[in-house]
Amino acid sequence: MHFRISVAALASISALASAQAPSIDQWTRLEINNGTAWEEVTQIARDNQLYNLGTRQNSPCQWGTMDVRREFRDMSKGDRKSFTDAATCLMNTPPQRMPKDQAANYPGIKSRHDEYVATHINMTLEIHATADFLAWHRHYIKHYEQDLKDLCGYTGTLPYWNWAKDASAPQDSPLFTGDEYSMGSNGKYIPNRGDTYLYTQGVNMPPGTGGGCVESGPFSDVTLNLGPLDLPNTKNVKSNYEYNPRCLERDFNSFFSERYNTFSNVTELVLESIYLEDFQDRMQGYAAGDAFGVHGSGHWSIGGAAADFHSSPADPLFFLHHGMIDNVWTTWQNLDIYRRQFIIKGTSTLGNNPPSAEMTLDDVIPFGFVAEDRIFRELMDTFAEGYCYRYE
Ligand SMILES: *[C@@H]1O[C@H](CO)[C@@H](O)[C@H](O)[C@H]1NC(C)=O
Ligand SMILES: *[C@@H]1O[C@H](CO)[C@@H](O)[C@H](O)[C@H]1NC(C)=O
Ligand SMILES: *[C@@H]1O[C@H](CO)[C@@H](O)[C@H](O)[C@H]1NC(C)=O
Ligand SMILES: [Cu+2]
Repeated sequence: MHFRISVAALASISALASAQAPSIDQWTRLEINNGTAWEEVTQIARDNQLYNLGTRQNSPCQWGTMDVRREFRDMSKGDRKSFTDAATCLMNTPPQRMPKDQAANYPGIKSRHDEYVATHINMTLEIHATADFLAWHRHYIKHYEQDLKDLCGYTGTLPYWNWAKDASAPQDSPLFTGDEYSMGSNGKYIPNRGDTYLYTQGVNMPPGTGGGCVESGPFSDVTLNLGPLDLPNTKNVKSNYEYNPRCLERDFNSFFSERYNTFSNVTELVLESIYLEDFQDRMQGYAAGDAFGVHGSGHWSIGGAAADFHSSPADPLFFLHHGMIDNVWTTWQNLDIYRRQFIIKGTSTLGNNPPSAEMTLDDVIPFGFVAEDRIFRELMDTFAEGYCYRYE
């Protein structure tokens, strides 16, 4: 396997401009299933990133000093606690961008964190199954990371959660032990629940391993203020910004993760999707044979607040899941960066319903109460336009 990495690295140095993404045939079924292939694929993408950055003249973004986002379990205890402290701090920080005279229109916005949730609620039908799904969420989590620094004194980077490592039993993940260095526990177990039919996906979902409030560790005593809007078996709010104070619920469920978030699922997604259309459809689900994709299934395998289509960012774990999604996109882009850096496809409405125009890289993309509008093109390159980060 080391042999293959160095061959790939050499190839990327000598002939990157004509580079093709690696073929899945380079790995055995066992290597694809046990994560070895994923490790090597992300390493090839990183080698290409390093080379690509080296071709840029006078880039303010440098390899040695850029932000490096790490998997939560790979961080030190101290760094993990600093992150969850900062995420909690954002829930106790007043709104920053909502005009004070509009507060009455947004009764559920009590904190800076709620502004993220409200904006996602507001834009749900314009940022999923659209051309800018990946780019919008990239900027959204980037701004969250920036806010942790600016408003809560965080000095680290946004962690991500590689759910493939936990696909057989997310409830047993080291991320969710419930100790003070974790991302908080599962929800309290609620027994005797039946299956739930999910109409959109046409799937019968068995109950998960939690269902109630996060019991211990970070986020066990936070209050969520907005949503849920579309969760099954729950009393949903009737309007977007209704004030609905409640605990953070989770319900880890391997029914989803073992089917859609495994190493083979993410590795096949990245290596078998040559065209962007395939990549983004397959990632989000609803494509033939895969109703969830790694993205949708990540949400459902957490359950509770994170499974609510509109208000899912209410659970800070959303930002780690979307860190992984951005890692997957960044990896896919960098396996063939000269073809994939600036490629987009789709319209600005969910599944093009109602029909809308094809988006272009010159389109303005709004971020509501989260951040200033951006031009689509500015969200495509992780080393430019204010971005300077990579995943490890
Ligand atoms: C995965 O399988 C390969 C091939 O048998 C083996 O060399 C490697 O050590 C395994 N890796 C892990 C993480 O189990
Ligand atoms: C995801 O991976 C699992 C186990 O590796 C496999 O059984 C399943 O068919 C895969 N799902 C998809 C949609 O490819
Ligand atoms: C919701 O969208 C409208 C129209 O784009 C915008 O004016 C408003 O500020 C948004 N609200 C939030 C909370 O993002
Ligand atoms: Cu989203």
